[in-house]
Amino acid sequence: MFDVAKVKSDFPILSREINGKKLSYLDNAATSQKPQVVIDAINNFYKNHNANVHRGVHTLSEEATAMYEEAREKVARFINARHPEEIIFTKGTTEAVNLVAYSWGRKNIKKGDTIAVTEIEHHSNIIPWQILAKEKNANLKVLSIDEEGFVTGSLQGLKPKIVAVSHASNVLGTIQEIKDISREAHLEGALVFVDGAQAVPHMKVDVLSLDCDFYAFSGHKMLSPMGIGVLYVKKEILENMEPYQVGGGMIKEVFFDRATYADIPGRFEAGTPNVSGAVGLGAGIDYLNRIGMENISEHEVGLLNYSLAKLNLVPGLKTYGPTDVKRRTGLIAFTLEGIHPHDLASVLDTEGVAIRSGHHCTMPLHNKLKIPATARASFYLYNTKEDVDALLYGIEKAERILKR
Ligand code: C6P
Repeated sequence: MFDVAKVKSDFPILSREINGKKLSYLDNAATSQKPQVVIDAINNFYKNHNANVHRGVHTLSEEATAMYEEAREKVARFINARHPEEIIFTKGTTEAVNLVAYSWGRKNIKKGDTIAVTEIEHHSNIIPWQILAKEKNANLKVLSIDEEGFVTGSLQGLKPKIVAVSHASNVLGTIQEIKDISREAHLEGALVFVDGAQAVPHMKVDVLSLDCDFYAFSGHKMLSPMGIGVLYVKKEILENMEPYQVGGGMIKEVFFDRATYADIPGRFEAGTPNVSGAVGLGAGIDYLNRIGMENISEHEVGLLNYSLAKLNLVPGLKTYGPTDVKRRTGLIAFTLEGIHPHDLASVLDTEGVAIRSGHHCTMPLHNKLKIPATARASFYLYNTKEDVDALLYGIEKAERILKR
């Protein structure tokens, strides 16, 4: 295990006071905080190495290119991809889904085909597929989930072209059995797209062993800058995909009547990329590796056990998600009878506790749960039992003020 107090001291923002109270940052599923080493890496890039990549032959451009490509290699190793060329830098998970739906989807989805999503998906892993299905006159099949969020809908006989599923839910924390889904999907002749936005920051992810075809995640949820994300695609699939956006940096030859495109991954990175973001992501990955992903998961399971035990004692409070803490990530969505989640979040803010409230970009899931909104506390490696105690104190305060 690691020293949480030491970890916390690596994050300058965590020593801030909010409304005169110590900050308890429990909104990590929305975005994580950044350690000094990540802030320093971005600073160092702009201070000492800033230049455009893959363009110049001058020293700075070569340094920037080397740093950008080194970040790609770090990402590949981190998720156990076979080749760095299988890693495309995007703005984030949302852009990665759009890229696949646009580029792979427009070429491979035909009239009458089936695209499968699940009831638990984030809007980012629904709408690009919905639009694609509409454009192509294809069917969008929604696979059902059980009350803990596990996918129960079978793919047998469905013969979808692609199955889009989240690895971990941003509301219930449910970790899907992606290996099983991949096996079932491949038997049906489908490819598998995994939205890993809420998984990669919290657990060891191995794309080879999951055997998924596409895997997407966002840097900002894993200690790294906003505006940088990753799309992993199996090389043999990526090589046959058309570009998503076109322009500079992604071509081989251009004439006025035609153009030929660069090899992967450059073909999918049109224009000047987010080099400092990639460098920052590399530094974030180094930090996570130093702590150890298994240690992070274990720490979050400890916080989950501690908080679920306490939250479940609060009268009128209902928590959601799997009962087995080993099958969920470190977040808890809950409702409190008689208090709207937004009101609860506002009272918590007066105590320095940051949580998220609302539908968390999962309206279909909330409709299924028959609730308009939830409050959500989400943990990360720097959170402590004291943060959970502050949350509980804030909940009591909200009940005192709002239920009078
Ligand atoms: N969920 C949350 O508070 P972007 O915004 O592209 O980095 O990530 C989108 C996204 C996709 N899939 C899942 C499972 C997600 O949780 C998110 C982002 C944030 O839950 C913001 S809505």
